[in-house]
Amino acid sequence: METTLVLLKPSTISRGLSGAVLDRFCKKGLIIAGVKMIQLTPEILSEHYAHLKDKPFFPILCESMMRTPIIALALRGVDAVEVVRAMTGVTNCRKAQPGTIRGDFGMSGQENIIHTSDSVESAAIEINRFFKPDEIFDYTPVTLPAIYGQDEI
Ligand code: FUP
Repeated sequence: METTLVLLKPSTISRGLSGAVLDRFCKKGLIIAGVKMIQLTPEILSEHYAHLKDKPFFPILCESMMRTPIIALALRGVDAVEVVRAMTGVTNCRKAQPGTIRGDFGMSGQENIIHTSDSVESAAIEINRFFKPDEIFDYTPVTLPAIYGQDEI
């Protein structure tokens, strides 16, 4: 199984959408391996959004990401990175497919509800960035045989 990182952004928390977004992941069959509320800082954002540091929107992106604490989730499942990414939708909520989280909950490119890891490699780095090892739990929910066939796990 893979574990991937999701951040519920400040706008999601402010709009009272945290429960609705988490509900989608739980109903899909993803296992919560970690959950944590964090106040982001310029330092962690410079690391997390290093690929965007030279973009003109970087300062307002950081300001938006620090407006309230965020909720970090580590979600586990077979092919969890790909599954969660598909559930997220494309970056701009106005272009995201209906049925995706961004497509259903947002109208903005910046205030786009959640961050989700884009590869298995970045998921490992990002989980390590936001969680300590003892904050990630390895357990088997009793529902597992109802979520996967025997030969899938
Ligand atoms: P994504 O992987 O879909 O979260 O997108 P990126 O890593 O490319 O972008 C990270 C964040 O930068 C987005 F979630 C929102 C913000 N952004 C903008 O505000 N404007 C842009 O044109 C592109 C990204």
